[in-house]
Amino acid sequence: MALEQTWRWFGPNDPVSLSDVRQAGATGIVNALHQIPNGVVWDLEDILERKQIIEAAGLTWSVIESIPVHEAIKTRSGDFKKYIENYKQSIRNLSKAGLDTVCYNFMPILDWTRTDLDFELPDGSRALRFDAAEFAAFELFLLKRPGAENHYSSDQIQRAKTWFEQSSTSQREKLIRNVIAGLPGSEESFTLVSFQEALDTYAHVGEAELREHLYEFIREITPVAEEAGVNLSIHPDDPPYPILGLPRVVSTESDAKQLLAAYESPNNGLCFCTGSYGVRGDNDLVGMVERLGDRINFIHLRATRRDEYGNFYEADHLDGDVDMFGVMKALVLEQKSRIEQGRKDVRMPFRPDHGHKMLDDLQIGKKTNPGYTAIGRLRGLAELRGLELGIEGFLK
Ligand code: CS2
Ligand code: MN
Repeated sequence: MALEQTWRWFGPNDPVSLSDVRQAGATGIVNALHQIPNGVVWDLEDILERKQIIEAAGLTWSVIESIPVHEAIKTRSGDFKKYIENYKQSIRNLSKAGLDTVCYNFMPILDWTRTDLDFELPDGSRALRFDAAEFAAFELFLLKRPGAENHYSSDQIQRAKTWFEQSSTSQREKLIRNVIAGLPGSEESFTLVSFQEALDTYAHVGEAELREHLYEFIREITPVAEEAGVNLSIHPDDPPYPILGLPRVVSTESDAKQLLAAYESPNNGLCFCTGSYGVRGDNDLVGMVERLGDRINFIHLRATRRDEYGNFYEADHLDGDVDMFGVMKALVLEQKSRIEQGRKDVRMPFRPDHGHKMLDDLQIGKKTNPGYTAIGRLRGLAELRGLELGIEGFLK
């Protein structure tokens, strides 16, 4: 048995086709109905139509990533009750279509955040990167968020100032775009003004409140997921700490344990993203799989490399700060134990989470989604597959 090899596909408009995905050797597709506005029920018909497209290409729809969680649910305001009911209905409809794994996240306002989508590595390929000084410059001098300066040391403010003073108008515009214009899979994009307005909706939602809102949400939707036979998997925060004065509550092992304890059920599970959790040196990734593995419903594999200033970039999948050998070995052992226990959820879908822009994808004018190129992910998947095969053989 092997972990299920999956690939995120953004739907019929994705420059990477289903046939490309098949040639990359993945068998499962990770997909969402991105055309449906956040908060609206996913109709069975739309789900079936998409499923049919995927299956016609000889692939299976393995995971739904993501059904977005409406902001009103996160702040528990306005029509949040209606949005929770809609969420439940989408879960039921997915189940009717025979789908059984749903990913979501609970990051306020922004999904993943990077400052640079085109960071050149020594070999000429391009990676996504988070530069702490540029990010600080964004909120201190471009967004001018009230109170932002209280979150930084004088050294950090100085580095941000230096970047800001030396930056050109186009560099500043690019930074704004990268932070708030919405990365692939993100639900929203903003202008500076609408962004500050969105931040203000969290004025009364601190860490404790957001935690409670998440656990309430989990306690509401998991019983429906249980009945529908759907495994939920929550994606961690990226980066895994509070930013822009917004709370974040899915960043550490302790966060993960608390949210799993909010409703004890295999249907209330984790999306184990090594790229997101791995940005923190204090997250013991191998230990997390060993301790929480029985509640991992979906896996993202990727490695970042961090430095002492809080910058990080997306390294090669088997490089970076993540002990990918240790993580993969723990995952393979988890799968073996599921098989021994006679559990049904033995598929354990994983995907190479992001990849570099490289080779032909570097051609000027070629459209690629940042982080979601064909060739970079193909390299990642191939390396991960080889690693897994080696471990499986060794454990025999
Ligand atoms: C990102 C996110 O790290 C990642 O996987 O690409 O878009 C992520 O898929 C979502 O936050 C999950 O809900
Ligand atoms: Mn991820």
